[in-house]
Amino acid sequence: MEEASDEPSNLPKLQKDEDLSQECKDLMSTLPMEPTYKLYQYQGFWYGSWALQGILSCQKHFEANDKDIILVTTPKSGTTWLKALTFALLNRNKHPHTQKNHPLLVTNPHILVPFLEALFYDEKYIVSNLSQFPSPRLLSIHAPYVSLPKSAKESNCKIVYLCRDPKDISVSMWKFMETLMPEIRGSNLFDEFFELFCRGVNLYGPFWEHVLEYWKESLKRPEKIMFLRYEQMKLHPTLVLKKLAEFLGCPFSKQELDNGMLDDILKLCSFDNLRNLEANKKGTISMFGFDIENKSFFRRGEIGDGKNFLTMEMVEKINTITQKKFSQYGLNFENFTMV
Ligand code: PAP
Repeated sequence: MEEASDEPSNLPKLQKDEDLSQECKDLMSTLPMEPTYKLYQYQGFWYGSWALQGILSCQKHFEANDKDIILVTTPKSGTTWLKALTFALLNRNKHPHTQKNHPLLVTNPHILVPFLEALFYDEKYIVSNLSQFPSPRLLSIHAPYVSLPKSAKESNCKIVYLCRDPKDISVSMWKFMETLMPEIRGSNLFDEFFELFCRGVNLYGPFWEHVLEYWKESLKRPEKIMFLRYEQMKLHPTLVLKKLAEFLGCPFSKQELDNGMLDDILKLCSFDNLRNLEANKKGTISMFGFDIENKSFFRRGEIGDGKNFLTMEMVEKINTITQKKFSQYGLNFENFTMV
């Protein structure tokens, strides 16, 4: 008789191994693997097989150009919001916020600003489509710096990096996984997931190393990499959007500021506005062969929600790790200056 297992019966739903290239399968067979979520460690970071295939293909085929803008985020740090803001910002003349059918009112931000690794997951798609993207191409990726395609590091393309308090990320990630795998809801599997997260074993983890790589690079090349925290965006949205516009070479003019353009973009991209749109309440988006509900990208949208879910011990544990890894670099998520 088979032993009873706590493992949800459909965890394999997150695996699509039959679609993987032979190259990816061969590599996977040589990599360290975490068995619960079947994550593979590549260049020091952990991936599902589908993300690994996307990253490998991206490293092989993606050619960044100097005009590209790449949004890089740790998963669940506000990617959807950053995509919406940047899209609205860059397209503010082509698509004024007053436009009735503004793309952001009718389309999920992940469609407007696709993930490179999801595009490159299907090599056929990318070969025919990426060259047709309007310039500047606005793209995104969750990859750690070490695994970025060479051209993204070496060209003059701009990188906007976003991260968030890992307490909130761990909970946001788990809640997102619950939407993909309803069976894990109410299970006792979160404790194990949290332990793995703290050990750095989660999608695109370790979180702390991911952040540090980009932090250090942003200090070396501030004209290339803008480093942002979700908490900064929530607390100082006006300042962040202004800085973002300057960084991307499209600063707000005095007239635009006087006309309230900046506030209008913030309103258009606000959590409440985006979450309540039909385009985000209904429907699914297809990524890596999975159908993900649009609404699953909009949950609470708050600073500090992790504390409502984590035990005191968990909060202490993750704070201690963050302090240990970040303090020498002057990095934290509670007490920062907005430059
Ligand atoms: P992804 O990495 O899968 O693309 P991402 O968008 O980074 O997901 O993270 C989703 C988080 O951003 C959710 O956080 P929560 O689980 O703590 O609630 C989501 O609610 C939040 N979010 C989405 N849109 C916005 C927005 N417009 N403003 C603020 N937060 C947002």
